[in-house]
Amino acid sequence: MTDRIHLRGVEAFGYHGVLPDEKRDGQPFVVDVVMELDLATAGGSDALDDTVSYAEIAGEVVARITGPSFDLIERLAEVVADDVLRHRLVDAVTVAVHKPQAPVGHPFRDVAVEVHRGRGVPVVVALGANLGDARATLESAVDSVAALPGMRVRAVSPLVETDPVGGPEQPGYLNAVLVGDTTLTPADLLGRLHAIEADHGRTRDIRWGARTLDLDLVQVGRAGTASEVRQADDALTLPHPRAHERGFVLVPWSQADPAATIRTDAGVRPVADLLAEVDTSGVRTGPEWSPTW
Ligand code: A4P
Ligand code: MG
Repeated sequence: MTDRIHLRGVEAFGYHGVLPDEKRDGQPFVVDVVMELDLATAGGSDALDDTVSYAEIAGEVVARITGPSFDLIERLAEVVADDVLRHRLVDAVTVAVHKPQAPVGHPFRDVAVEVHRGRGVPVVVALGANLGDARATLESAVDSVAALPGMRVRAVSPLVETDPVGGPEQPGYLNAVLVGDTTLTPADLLGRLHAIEADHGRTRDIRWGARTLDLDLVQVGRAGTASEVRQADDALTLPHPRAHERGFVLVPWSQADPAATIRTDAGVRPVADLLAEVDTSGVRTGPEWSPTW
């Protein structure tokens, strides 16, 4: 059973359209938003923090209508849907954008586009750095990941300070894990993570060597469910073949998501249970950080 919040008929004046007249003179736009989310918690607690403020959503919709001009109302609907899904409690959203004074050339009552967008599948990304200002790099990397279209961050772990595992002699690492949802394909997401690594000065000289930034895809989909992605390509192996035995991934992951699970050779296991079995002696509390997303 899906709960919904309906916000209909948010109206403002904007400058969206293909024609020069539309961009110059503007016209009214009307937006309907229907959010799908679980309202049981708010129903019990009576607390605004347990739901989504429709006043806040209305403000964001008006900002998009009155903001930079798009050619198409399809684009306006897409960015409004993306804004709404950034509210972590929202599972899916339907956005309709009406343009009742559109230059249609014939009598008509209304024209509208409607899009339905969901959060996509859960995704887990491990972050690591041991060259340069590792903390600043990791903060900036979280920012970049959160800004990817089709990617939403739900939680980010504290930083952990870790002894290097494998590879040549190298400095200690700072590691963290972020969990989110994505509508990107795994290959597309990995490509974008590699681009973010490159933006932060990552070079690939020695496998397992020191790096300014490493972004690994640990898991896509929920382990043991239909959404789980399992593949063994060299370019992308999922789940990450070494994550389940590495303290520098498991410790921060369980901090970001205490209920996390991962597939191992012995089946799907709670990360919290694996933590009791792996060596975490080289993982310590790291410096404070304040990633934004
Ligand atoms: N690749 C395949 N599957 C994946 C995946 N799930 N996620 C491919 C990311 N990449 C994946 O990766 C090598 C190749 O693996 C890429 O071409 C990619 O397409 P890379 O990032 O170029 O090289 P890497 O990071 O040196 O290799 P890898 O296998 O990701 O190394 P690990 O296992 O991540 O180890 N010690 C501490 N304390 N903290 C660390 O963060 N990291 C490493 C790297 C070693 N020791 C560490 C840490
Ligand atoms: Mg890597």
